[in-house]
Amino acid sequence: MLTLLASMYLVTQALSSQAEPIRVVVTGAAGQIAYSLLYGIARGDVFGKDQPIVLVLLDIPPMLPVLDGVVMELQDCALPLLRDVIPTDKVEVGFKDVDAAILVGSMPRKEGMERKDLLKANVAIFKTQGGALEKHAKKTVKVLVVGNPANTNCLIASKSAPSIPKENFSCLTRLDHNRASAQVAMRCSVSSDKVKNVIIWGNHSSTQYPDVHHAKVNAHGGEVPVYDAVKDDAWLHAGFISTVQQRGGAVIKARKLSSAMSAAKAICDHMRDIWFGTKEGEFVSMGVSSSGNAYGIPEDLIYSFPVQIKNKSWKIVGGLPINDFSRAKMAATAEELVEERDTAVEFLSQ
Ligand code: NAX
Repeated sequence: MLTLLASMYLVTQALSSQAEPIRVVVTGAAGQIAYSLLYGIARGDVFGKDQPIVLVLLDIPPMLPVLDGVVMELQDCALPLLRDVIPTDKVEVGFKDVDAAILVGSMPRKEGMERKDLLKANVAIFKTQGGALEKHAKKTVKVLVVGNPANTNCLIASKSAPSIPKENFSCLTRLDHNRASAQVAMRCSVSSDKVKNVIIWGNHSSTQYPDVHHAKVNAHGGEVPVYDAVKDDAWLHAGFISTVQQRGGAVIKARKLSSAMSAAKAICDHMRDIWFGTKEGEFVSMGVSSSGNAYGIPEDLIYSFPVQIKNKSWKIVGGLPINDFSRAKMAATAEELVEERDTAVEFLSQ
């Protein structure tokens, strides 16, 4: 009897000490990345195994019937952390009181569409969503932009939400980062966790610069610079870089669909690092606001840098020596972003 009472007490204690649910919105929730992503979030891969979640699924009106199917599947997963799932096509519902916003949905490039028209359509989407974040989200919300052009969309969302600190906005270059780590790991015949501190500089586009000058491989019981472990500078300066830059296109060519499983995994990695911090002595790549004070990159861009995260705040890793080869590539991708920003900002003011 006493044992029964004691265990009932423990259960009551456990229930009462359980955290309040956090509210997480995913946009483009009827799409293919979201289909791989939502399960990971709902089972606790991102915000922790003890953190209950209310998932808000935002998409456009024609996709509401599809969202209903996604809701049913999430329910059928019978996940204990998932307290509620709310499908919607309204930004004021989607962004209400959210703690985290993962903006996956964007306007895809259609056949014959000019780059400028694509940018214009996306500025309209991210201006609206930024405005809704400003109005309805918690001021502490962490916003991760995935939908392309991710860096510039992130900048537009941030500019449209001036009362939310711009440090709360970031864009996804973690997939490129993971691709770079995996390429080096395969080359050295080690598992990918044995490779650390690769860097993706700049834009999430084919001008991005995957850089391994500061990366290390843990092999034979010690850490060695990637250049010493790979022993093939020609590959590191050419084939490696273009493989990472072109990987998205290669996946589309093979699968007839763009990366989804790996994109979802990268989103989980990115948001989990924001929530819980990066490992001691390690850094990750993330598109974040450039203040103009790091590595000569102009201000007012969302540029991918190496960052370390503690207490939900990121810091750009400073002081890494940059050689001429790297500097030229970092500048080229910054130039593309400046051009993209200037066009987008013109549309923003229209
Ligand atoms: P899908 O076309 O499968 O899904 C996109 C979804 O977004 C659709 O359901 C669509 O209805 C919805 N959507 C469109 N406009 C919306 C709006 N205004 N509000 C809410 N939802 C809206 O694309 P998917 O493969 O899931 O890719 C989504 C985005 O991720 C694309 O822009 C893609 O280019 C981008 N990617 C970015 C990556 C990165 O590393 N930053 C890598 C993966 C991916 O390519």
